[in-house]
Amino acid sequence: MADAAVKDKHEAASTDANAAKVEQELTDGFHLVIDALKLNGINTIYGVPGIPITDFGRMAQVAGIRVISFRHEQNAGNAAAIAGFLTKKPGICLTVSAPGFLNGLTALANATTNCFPMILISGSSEREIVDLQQGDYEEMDQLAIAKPLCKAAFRVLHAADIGIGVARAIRAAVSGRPGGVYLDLPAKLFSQVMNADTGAKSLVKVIDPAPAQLPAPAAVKRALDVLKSAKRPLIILGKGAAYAQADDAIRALVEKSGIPFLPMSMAKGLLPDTHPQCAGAARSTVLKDADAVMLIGARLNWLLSHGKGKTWGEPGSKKFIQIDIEPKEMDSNVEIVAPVVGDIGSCVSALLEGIDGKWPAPPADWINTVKSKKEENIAKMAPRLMKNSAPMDYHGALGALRTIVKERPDAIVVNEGANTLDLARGIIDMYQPRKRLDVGTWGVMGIGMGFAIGAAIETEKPVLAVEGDSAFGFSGMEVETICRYNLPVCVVVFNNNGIYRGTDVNSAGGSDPATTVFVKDSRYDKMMEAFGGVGVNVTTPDELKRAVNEAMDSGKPTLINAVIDPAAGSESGRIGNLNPQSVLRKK
Ligand code: OXT
Ligand code: ADP
Ligand code: MG
Repeated sequence: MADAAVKDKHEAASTDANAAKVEQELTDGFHLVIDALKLNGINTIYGVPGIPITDFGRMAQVAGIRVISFRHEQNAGNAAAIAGFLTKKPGICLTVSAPGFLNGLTALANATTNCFPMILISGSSEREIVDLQQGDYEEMDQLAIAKPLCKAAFRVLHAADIGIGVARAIRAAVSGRPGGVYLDLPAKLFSQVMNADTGAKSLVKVIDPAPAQLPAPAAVKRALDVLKSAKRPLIILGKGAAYAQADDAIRALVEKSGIPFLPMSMAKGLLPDTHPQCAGAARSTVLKDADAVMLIGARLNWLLSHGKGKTWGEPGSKKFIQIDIEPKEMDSNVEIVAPVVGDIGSCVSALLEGIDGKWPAPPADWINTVKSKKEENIAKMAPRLMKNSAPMDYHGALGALRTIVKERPDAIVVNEGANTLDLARGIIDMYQPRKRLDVGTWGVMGIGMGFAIGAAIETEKPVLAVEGDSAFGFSGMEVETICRYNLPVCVVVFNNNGIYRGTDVNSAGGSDPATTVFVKDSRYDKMMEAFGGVGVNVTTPDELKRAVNEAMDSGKPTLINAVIDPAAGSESGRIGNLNPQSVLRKK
């Protein structure tokens, strides 16, 4: 070999060696964020790529994190939020700056409202330019905007602070009352370089992120005293109880005390809806007539008529006990005579210690009142569930889905809409905890596909998404995501041609349709077919049942367009009382 060639070869080798050495010794913002997440057991990110986080997504994938790429950040955010609810680990949503950040913000605010732990990580533009409002690419003061909408918001400016920033975000999301956290990472941070060894040492593994919070013994005794002396006691289980994953202790408390229980929507299945003590089908009766009500992870907000008014019978007719991790929740709407502050697992275990063999069973007349009301309502509903008509009404269609969930109790049901939501909640019995995911505290439309994807990814269980046609439209484009990741999601669109009903007409005349109606006889099933999934159009409960069973057996992404009588629904479903109507409106 000629001398010159040998020299070139040696030079090239030594450059390679130097480069390798530099690579070994240096790290950057990209790597540090990824390492910090991994160190804390975070193995999935939901997001939409773009400047400045495109490379971050690629590198996270290479580092072994699963990165699920969506079509819109709101859906990625909802997937992250429900991942948080299902796993008690913060779900991570990753977005680009300004518009991507804002798209993710609704999900972050919704997660906070629902007490789901999630972290929205957004890339952002350069501080110096943003603060002087000099018109940077996607300029926005994201931290300031996020702050009032979440539990905590942090910005990291130096690579050396990434470990602390991620640790603070994780702890803030899951400790105490869980909620949404915003983490702002300016573009420049990602390429900041630092010594790899120092970088590794700057990372923080969060120890005991959601510490147990034990209730005071006096608070436990006070609660037991109220419960013991009650003539008509009731336990209300909320989604906080489902989140807590204290399933065995909660079941033991209910069964040992013999007290009827009422599950809030996302607490259904914590004990089976078919459990003899379940008072779900006697809701009005138990709320009105109970004399002592123990709330476990449920707030006395609008969904419980704020604990007062005619829903709750005579004013002053009941005593409230409340178990919650958030002390400020107590007395939010009415007096809580026995507040028990702590985490549900610890509180319920402490209460259980007081429920021994000498615990008095609730009076038989109360148990019988609940039982007979429940049987009456169930019997009233039964024939409606058998109706096999075309087009279907809600009861007929939901009767079919109810049977499917009974036969497949580990399937996860996602549910949104108005009539589609309210009737499915009552009709579809749930048998296992954390299997029903819905619109939650805000009654928000648009959680559907995000929740379905998040649930499928986190649990690997089949998902049945029962969607009003309007509700589905808020996140419908994610059927492509479902197909791309080949997820076992079966979407059933209850197609009644519109919001609440498909029969409205524009009273102004003219060619514009009424505001609540959609294109008639649409074929949502074609949307799934467009991306290689299975689409089916059904007009009877029998066809619906067959199609869902096939989808669940195959695990293939499926969308079933279920044709519902456009006249079958009612305005606002079961919350028409909240919908103001003008007495001056001209017909
Ligand atoms: O005891 P009584 O006798 O009272 O009887 C009760 C139970 O005991 C009994 N029951 C049973 N009987 C027999 N068997 C069984 N198994 C059984 N189980 C129960 O049944 C009754 C009723 O029980 P329930 O349901 O438990 O009790 P109730 O009184 O209804 O409970 C009160 C509530 C408040 C707890 C409950 O109603 C509830 O949880 N409601 C949640 C309502 C909600 O959140 N709705 C969503 C919002 S509506 C509206 O806002 C919509 N929008 C606007 C919009 C939104 N939301 N978001 C965004 C981002 N933009 C806009 C829109 C656009 S809905 C909507 C779309 C709607 O159109 P779709 O096409 O999607 O849907 P369709 O309506 O289908 O067309
Ligand atoms: P629902 O809508 O089902 O009634 P809410 O969202 O209104 O439920 O209430 C959930 C409550 O549960 C919140 O007040 C929250 O602070 C509480 N919570 C959540 N997780 C825990 C936990 N691990 N221990 C105690 N309380 C919890
Ligand atoms: Mg509809």
